[in-house]
Amino acid sequence: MKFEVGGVEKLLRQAVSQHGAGHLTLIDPDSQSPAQAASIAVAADEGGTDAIMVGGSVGAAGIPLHETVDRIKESCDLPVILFPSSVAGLCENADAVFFMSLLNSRSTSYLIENQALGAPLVLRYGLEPIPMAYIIIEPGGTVGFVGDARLIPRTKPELAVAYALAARFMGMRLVYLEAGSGADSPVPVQMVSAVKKALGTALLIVGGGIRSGDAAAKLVAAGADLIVTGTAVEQSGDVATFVSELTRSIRR
Ligand code: 1GP
Repeated sequence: MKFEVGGVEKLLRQAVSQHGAGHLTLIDPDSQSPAQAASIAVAADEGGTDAIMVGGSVGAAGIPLHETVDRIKESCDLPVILFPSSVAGLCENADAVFFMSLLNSRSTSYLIENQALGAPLVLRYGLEPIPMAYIIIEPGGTVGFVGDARLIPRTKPELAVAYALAARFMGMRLVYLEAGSGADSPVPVQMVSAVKKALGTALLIVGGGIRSGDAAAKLVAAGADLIVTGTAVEQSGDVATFVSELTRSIRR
């Protein structure tokens, strides 16, 4: 089943309005086989996740990406949202794409060039583009390096607010604060709270280094609308139980 264009953002907004917050499971096609990725998606669905994101900074392209998306779509009814690091991260079998600009990158590649090269493909593939600002906070991890980001210092929430406000004024409907996959600790709650106050109707996504329901609940209490977990899901022995505990701790 492919979601109609516009349906995925609507579903995310419904999850937030009905339950106070939503959860996204990130699957990196470079981390496991397509069959294992599908098992993770099925278990995450059982645990109550709202959507599957597929992407990664290195190796999330070509056959591994296409087969991963195919197998996930065959196995569960959750929307699949691409989380591309470049035009190579697009794939026609997904439902939607976080059509994002890495606002604190020094490189025009990540600000607009990949987006321009990818836009005709998004249209041709019938993907739902969800306009999103991507802002990388220290430590930033692999994506900070690959994306040539001028990392926002953890102690400077006002800088994150300035970027988020710019995103809002440019009409982006989602803002993603990213600490980097596998970060020692997530984006600071003070920063989440300051950014949320600046956002208006834009949804705030927070990811990177979130490993427990407790950590996720603190970020939601500070203002996060959507929580992303990748590494912790991949490493949990029992994905359905882990996701279920996490989703229960962030929902009201
Ligand atoms: C990375 O924010 C995501 O883009 C997820 O990070 O792998 O640390 O959950 P983790």
